[in-house]
Amino acid sequence: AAEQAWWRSTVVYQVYPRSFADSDGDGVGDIPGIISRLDYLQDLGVGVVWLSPVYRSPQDDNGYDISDYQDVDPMFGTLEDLDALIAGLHERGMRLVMDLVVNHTSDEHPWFVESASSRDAARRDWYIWRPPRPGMAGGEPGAEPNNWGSIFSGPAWQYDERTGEYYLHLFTRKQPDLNWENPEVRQAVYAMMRWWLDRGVDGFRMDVINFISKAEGLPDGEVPPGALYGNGFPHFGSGPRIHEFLQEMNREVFGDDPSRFLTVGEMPGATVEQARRYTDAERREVNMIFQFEHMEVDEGPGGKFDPRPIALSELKASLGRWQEGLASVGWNSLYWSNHDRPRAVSRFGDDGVHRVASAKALATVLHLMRGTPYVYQGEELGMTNTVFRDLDDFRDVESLNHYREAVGVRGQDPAQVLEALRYAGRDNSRTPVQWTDGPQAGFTTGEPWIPVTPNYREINAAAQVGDPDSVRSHYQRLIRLRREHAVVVDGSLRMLLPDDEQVFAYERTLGGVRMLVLANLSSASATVPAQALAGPADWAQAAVLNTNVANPAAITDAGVELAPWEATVRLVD
Ligand code: TEU
Repeated sequence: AAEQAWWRSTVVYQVYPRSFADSDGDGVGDIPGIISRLDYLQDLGVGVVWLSPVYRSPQDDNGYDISDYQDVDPMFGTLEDLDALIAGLHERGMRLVMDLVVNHTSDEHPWFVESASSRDAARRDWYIWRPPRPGMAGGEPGAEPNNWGSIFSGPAWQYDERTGEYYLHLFTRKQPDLNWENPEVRQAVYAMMRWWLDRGVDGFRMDVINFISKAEGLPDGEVPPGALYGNGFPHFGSGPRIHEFLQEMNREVFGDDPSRFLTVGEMPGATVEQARRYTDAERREVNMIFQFEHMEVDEGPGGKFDPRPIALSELKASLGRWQEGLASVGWNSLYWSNHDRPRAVSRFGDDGVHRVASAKALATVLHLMRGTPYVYQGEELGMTNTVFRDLDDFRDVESLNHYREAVGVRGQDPAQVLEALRYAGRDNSRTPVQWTDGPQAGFTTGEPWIPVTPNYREINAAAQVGDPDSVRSHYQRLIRLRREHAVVVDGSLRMLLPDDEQVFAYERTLGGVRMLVLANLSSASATVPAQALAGPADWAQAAVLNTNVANPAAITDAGVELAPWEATVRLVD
C-alpha cells in the first residue's frame, strides 16, 4: 500500500532529453545519449528517471506539443531505443517515469487535424470549439469566445477560417486543449497510458493535469489591473470534474493498486488544501503533486517576468506549510528547479564565489525534508544560469512571445524586458549538460541547438566525479542518507527559527531518532543561539553530513556559528 510504496524512499532525476547527451552529432540530445550515461546516474544513486517528452512532435514547445503519443520523435531516436532505455534502467534497479501531456495535443496530431476539418467531423468535439461572440465577425479583435489570456501571451483562442470557429489553447496556438468532457477523449488517453505501462514504464508525470476540467460555459475571467486579458485560472484550475477524471483514470489505467506506480501531477496554482485531496491515498488520484507556491516567492504582481527579491522567511513559511499540510495525509514532492525554471543555484543560492557551498546547502535542506526529491539534470553539478547577450540567444517560445507582447503591444522598455528574461527565462536550465571541459562541454560533436553555458570549463561532471568536495559528491551523500536512515523518509518535521532571514533549520523525528538540519542560506556568517536548538538531544557530536568538511561548525552551549552557505546535519538515536 501507499505507506510502504517505493516512490517514498527514492530520488527522481529529471532528464530533459534535447539537452542531456547527444550521440549522433546533430546538436540535439537523444535516447542513445541517455543510455550512454546510465552508469553515471546509477552511481549518483537516483532510483528513477523522469523523462521529459520524447514523443513525435513539431517541437513548438520542445515536445510539450505532441503529434503522436505512441511513437518517438526521430530527433530523439526510435521506440526500440526507448525499450533499450527501459531495459537499461531496470537492469540497474532503476525505473522510468514518462511525461504525460494530455491537457492538450499538437495542432498536428491527427485527432486535431480531423477535428478542424469540418464542423461535422467525427472528432469535432474532441477539442474545445466555440463560435465568435454574438454579433461579431470571427477573427475581429475582441470576437474571441471569452476573454482568457494564453499562459504564453496573447488570447487563449485561435480563429479557424475554414470552419468559422475558435479553438481554445491555454498554451501556444499549436497546443489546442483537449475536451475532457468527451468520454471518447478520456478513453483514448487511458488506452494510450495502458500501452505505455505494458511497455514497461513505471509511472507518469502529468503535465498541467489540474487544468483538464474547464468550468461549464467557460465564463470570462477577471482582468487584473493593467492586464491585457482575463484570468481564466479560476475557471480551469482544479475545475468541477477534476477529481472525478483523476479517479476514473486511476481505475481504468492503474487497476487495483495505484501505489505500484509513481504518479505526480504537475499542478500550477494548487493549494495545500487541494493537495491533501489530490494525494490522499484513499482517494486514488495521484501519489504526489508538483506544487508551485515556493516557485512564486520571487514573483511580483506582474508574474514571473516581474521579479522581486526572495525573503527566506517567506520561502520557509511556504515549504513549512506544505510539510505540515501533508504530514498525515498525502505526500510531498520536493524540488528547486526543472526545465521551466532558472537554475536553483542562481536563483536561491549565490552563483559567484559561494557557488559550490550554496548548491550544497540548498540541496541539503531540500533532500532532508519529508517527500520525494527531484533533481533536475545538471543541478547535481551546481550548473548555473546562462549568458544571454540579446534576444537572439533565446529559443523558448514563452520568452519570445513575452518579449513580443511586452515590448510590441504594451510598450515596455526593451532593456528591462530582456533583464527579466535573463533572470526568469526557461532557457537558463535548458543549455546542454556540462560533461567535460572539452568542445561543447562533451555534449555533442556538432553544433548544439542552444549554446553551452560559457563556464563549462570550470563546471563539468568530469571534474566532479570522484572529487569528495564536489557538489555532485554531496548529492551522492544526501541520496545515500535517505537510503540509510528511515527518519529521512518517515520522520515528522518541525521547522525551527521561522523568522530568521539567514538560517533554514528543522528537526526530523522518528521514534527515538532525531535529525537536525541546519543551513545558513546567506552569503554572510550566521549565529544560531543555543536556545533555538534546545531539547533533549545533544547535537554536539553526531554529525552525519557537513558541507565544510575541513572545518565543520561546532555546536556548543553558546550556540553555533555558521560560515556563509554552510550546512550541517546531526543525528541522535
Ligand atoms: O508547464 C506548466 C505551466 O503552467 C507553465 O506555464 C509553467 O508555469 C511555466 O513554464 C513557467 O514559466 C508545463 C510544462 O512543464 C512546460 O514545459 C510546458 O510548456 C507547459 O506545461 C505546456 O505543456
